[in-house]
Amino acid sequence: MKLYTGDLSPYSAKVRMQMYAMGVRDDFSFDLPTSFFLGKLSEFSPIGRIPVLETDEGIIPESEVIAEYLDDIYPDRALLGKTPFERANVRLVSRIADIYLLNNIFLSLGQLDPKRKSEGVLELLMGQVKRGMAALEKHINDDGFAASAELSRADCTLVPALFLCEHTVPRLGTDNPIESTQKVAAYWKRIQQNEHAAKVIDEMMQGLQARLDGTERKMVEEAIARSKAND
Ligand SMILES: N[C@@H](CCC(=O)N[C@@H](CS)C(=O)NCC(=O)O)C(=O)O
Repeated sequence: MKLYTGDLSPYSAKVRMQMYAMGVRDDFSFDLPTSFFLGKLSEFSPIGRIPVLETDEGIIPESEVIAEYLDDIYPDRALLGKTPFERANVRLVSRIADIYLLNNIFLSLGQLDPKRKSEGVLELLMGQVKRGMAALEKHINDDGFAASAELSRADCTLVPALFLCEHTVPRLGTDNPIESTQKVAAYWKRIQQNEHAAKVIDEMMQGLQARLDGTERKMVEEAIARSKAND
């Protein structure tokens, strides 16, 4: 099976971390097609976003759906927690990270462009991020992993979300919201010691570096030139 994924993409990082933690990485190849940079991924996957998992039966977009599929095909390694209440907590923390943190931070990235910047939009989105962070502070575990006794899908969503919070929110002129928390801040420090979290953080850092130093742009331009030459 093939995962369409990008280093810096937090939704892709979430799925990669799950694969690493389940010990199934070698069952998948990773790829990022040029069509993604050309805005043509929707010809392959109608939603047009990564990650996408390509299976023998067809494609699966949406990180949360891929995450559930992985748990379904490797039931003995599933990362959803053991009891019904633990599983509810894992789903809840993953949802807070996805809907209230990642989604709003992602929408706010357009505000990095001074030509598109609107104070009203930025205030709305950052307000939602702070509200999501305050809710996370109440729901996250006091120690250990985010929502269960062992590493779960909650950690796989939260690690990329907190990375994005730390590295992009301050660039939008708002303080890193992790700094106004206690339990989340302690978790963030703790989870970076975990080998699977450390691996995706390292990959995301490389992706961020490549975006900031122009390496990513150069790579994309070369890939586009190659694809035009092959047409
Ligand atoms: N809800 C989707 C979000 C995926 C998403 O927004 N991916 C970004 C990269 S992290 C993307 O492909 N953006 C391209 C675009 O918006 O055209 C998921 O959970 O997979």
